[in-house]
Amino acid sequence: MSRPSLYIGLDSSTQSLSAVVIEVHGEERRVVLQTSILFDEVLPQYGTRHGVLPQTDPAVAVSSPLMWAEALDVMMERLAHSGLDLGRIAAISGSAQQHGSVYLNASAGARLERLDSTRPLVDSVAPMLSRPVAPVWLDSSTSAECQQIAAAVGGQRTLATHTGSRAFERFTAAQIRRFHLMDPEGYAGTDRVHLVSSFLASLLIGRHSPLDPGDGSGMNLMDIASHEWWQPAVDAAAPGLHAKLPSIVPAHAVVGTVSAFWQDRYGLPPAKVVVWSGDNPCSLVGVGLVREGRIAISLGTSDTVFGLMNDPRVDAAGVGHVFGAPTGDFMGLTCFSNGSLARERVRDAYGMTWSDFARALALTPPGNEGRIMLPWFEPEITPFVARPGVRRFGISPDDAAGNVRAVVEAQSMAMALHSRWMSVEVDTIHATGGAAANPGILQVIADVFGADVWRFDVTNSAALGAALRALHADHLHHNDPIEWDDIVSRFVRPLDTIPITPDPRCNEIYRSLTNVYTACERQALSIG
Ligand code: ADP
Ligand code: XUL
Repeated sequence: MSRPSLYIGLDSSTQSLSAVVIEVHGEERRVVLQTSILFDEVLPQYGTRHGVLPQTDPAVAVSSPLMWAEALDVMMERLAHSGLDLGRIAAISGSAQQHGSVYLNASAGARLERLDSTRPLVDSVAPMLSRPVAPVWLDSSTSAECQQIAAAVGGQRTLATHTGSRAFERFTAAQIRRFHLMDPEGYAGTDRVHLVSSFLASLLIGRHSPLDPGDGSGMNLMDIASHEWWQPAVDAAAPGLHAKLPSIVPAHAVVGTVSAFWQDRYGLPPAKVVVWSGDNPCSLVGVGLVREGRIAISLGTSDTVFGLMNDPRVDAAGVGHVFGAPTGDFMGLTCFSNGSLARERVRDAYGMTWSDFARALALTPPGNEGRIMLPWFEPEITPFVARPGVRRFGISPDDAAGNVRAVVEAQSMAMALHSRWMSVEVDTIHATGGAAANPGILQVIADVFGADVWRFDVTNSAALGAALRALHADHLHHNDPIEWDDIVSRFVRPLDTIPITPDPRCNEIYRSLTNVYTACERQALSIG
C-alpha cells in the first residue's frame, strides 16, 4: 500500500499565521495538525496591535511584510519539529488576508533565488522591500483614489461589471494609486506589487509567484470573466502598473517547489507549491460550500457573508463583491468591519462575559420592541461609514440587555439586507468564526434569515481550505482528479447533529423590523 501523503495549508490572516496539515492515505483523510502563531504575542518586536501597526489616523491600516515573512520562518521551524514525517509532504498551498499589497524593488527577483539559509528569512527579505509597510484590508483612507479610478474607467457600474466590485477603499487598485500619489519615488522604485498571498508564495518557491483569480478579484484590476488584467483599471490606478503586476494562473496551478532555502534550513522536501489564494475563497471550500444554494456566515474579527455562485452576478452599484472561487466558479461576498469588534465593545461597556451576553439575549424579546442600534463603533465597510459613531433609535445606552440584543439584531439584519444582491435562495447557513460559539447569536441569525444554521468547527477554515486546494491540485496534476464534493465531505462536518432552526413568528417580526432598520440606516447615511 502506498505511503500516506501530507498536504499543508497555511493562512496568513490579520492577526495570525496558521497551519493545517491533512493526511491522505487512500480513502482515509484526516487533519493531523493545527497550529497558530499570533503576531502580537509571538513577534512583539514589530509592535502590531491585532496585527496592525498603530497609526494616528484611524483611516490608515498598515502592517509589516517582514513580520509575515518572519512568521513563515517560525512556522516552518515549528512544522519541522512537530514530529511529522516531512518527507511525506506532497503539496503546500496558502491563504492570506485579501487586498493587502507588498511592494518589492528590482533586486527582489535575484534575491528570492538566493535566500541565505544560514540566516533568518527576514535578513534576506528586508533589502527587497521598496515600501516598508503593507496597506491591509482595514484601511479606509483611499476614498479620493476610488473616485478617481471609477471616473477614469467610465463609472462604478462599469468597474463593477468588469472587476466584480465597484471601487472600494481597501481594494488594491486604490491602495496602489495612493502610494503612487503620496510617494512617487517609492512607486517608481517598485518593480513588483504582490498581494500578501503571492508575496508569501514567492518566499516559499524562491521566485516571483503568480496569483490566482480568487485573490486577483480583490484588486479592482482583474477582469472577472477572463481572469486577465483589465487594462482600463490598471491604467487608471497608476502609470506603468501592468509591468509590475504578477501573472494570474488558475487556482489549481502548481507555481513551483519548496526552494533550497527551506530544504537546507528545515529539511523540507522539494514539495509542490500550489498558487496561494485569498482567505475568503479558501474559506469557501474550507466550510464546504462547493455548490450554489447555501451561504456561510463567518463571525470573526470582521463578519462576512459569502456563498458560491454559478454566474458572476455583480452588485453593480452596491456593497458586494464577486470573487473567483477555487472550484473555478464564482463567489459573492459582503464584508462588515464591525463584527466581533462591535460585539466586544457592547460586552465590555456593560462589564459582561460572553455567558452574560448570551443570557442578555435570552432575556430580551426578539425584535427588541422595535428599538434599533447602528453599531458603527469603527469605520464600516457595509454600508460605507467613514466617520464612526453608534446611533441608537429608541434605546437607552443604560439598558445593558437591550443593547446586547440591539447589536446582534442590527448585525444580522444588515447581513440579510446586504447579501440580497447575490440572489441566492438561502435555506441553510454554515456558521463559523469565534462568535459561532454563541448559540444566542446564531438563533437571531436563523430567525432573521428564516434558515437553518449549522455550526462548523472551522476556526481555521481558510487554512483548511488551502490544504484542500493543495490536495485537489496535486491530484489534478497526477491526472487523478477528486470531485470537490468528495474532498469537502470528508473534512467539513457540522459540530451538532441538529441545526439551529428559525422560529416562524420571529422571522415574521424581523421581516418588518428589517424595513425599520433599512430606514434608520438610510437616515443615518444621509445625515452623515
Ligand atoms: P479572526 O477573524 O481573527 O480569525 P476568530 O474567528 O478567531 O477571528 O474570532 C475571534 C472572535 O470571536 C473574538 O474576537 C471574540 O470577540 C469572538 N468570540 C469568542 N467567543 C465568543 C462567544 N462565546 N460569543 C461571542 N463572540 C465570541
Ligand atoms: C474581504 C475582506 C476581509 C479580509 C480579511 O473583502 O476584506 O474578509 O479578507 O482577511
